Amino acid sequence: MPLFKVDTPLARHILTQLRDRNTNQVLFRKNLVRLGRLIGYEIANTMEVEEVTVETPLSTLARGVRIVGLERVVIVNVMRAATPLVEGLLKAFPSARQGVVVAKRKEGEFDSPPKEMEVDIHYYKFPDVKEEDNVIIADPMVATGSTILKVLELMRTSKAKKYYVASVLSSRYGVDRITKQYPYVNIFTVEVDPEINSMGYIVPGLGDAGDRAFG
Ligand code: HSX
Ligand code: HSX
Repeated sequence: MPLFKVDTPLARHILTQLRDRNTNQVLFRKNLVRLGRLIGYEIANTMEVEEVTVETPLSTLARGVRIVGLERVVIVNVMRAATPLVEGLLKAFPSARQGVVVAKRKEGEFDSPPKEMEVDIHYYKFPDVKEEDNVIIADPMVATGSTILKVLELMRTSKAKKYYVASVLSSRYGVDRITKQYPYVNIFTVEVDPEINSMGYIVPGLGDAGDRAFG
């Protein structure tokens, strides 16, 4: 299951507002937070569960489940656009440890849609990732996939149980490129757009998520 589309009506409703050029900065940021929460819940819903029994206040036993690994999450914030998304993910995984990567694509206009873009990493720091951890790399946009591939490369020595990408909008090309190199990475995204333009932007897309969220 490398690609998982979070295409519930509510997630699509929020994405539509994000795409709308008339959506202002405050609503844009709030919507990224809301989607972070929804994507987080979808990720949690795919995690392994075990049956447990608890005692209720009525001194009666009740059977239920526990999601294994809910407490073992590491969220990687790909600055800066991912920050509101991470805020939402933390609602689903309140005890997550966090890593950060400050990454910047070398922007420019190319003759044709770029197949990859150079990505400068200005800083990164990850917590100690253990075998039982679930790593969620958060970046609202996956265009050429270059940024996520770079982050996965930075994390190559880590041996987590599972790796996820939490994104809002991805391109078909970017998803294929990541899953080809890292078939075990599960990409959660609300929508997959068909095109990348000659500047490496997803089309129809939503513009530059970092600029729209932060100005
Ligand atoms: C934007 O470009 C996003 O926030 C991502 O960090 C990046 C995605 O592009 P790509 O590396 O997938 O082409 O700044
Ligand atoms: C700048 O670009 C700084 O390193 C920021 O952290 C980064 C922001 O990229 P984006 O997420 O706004 O695209 O060089």
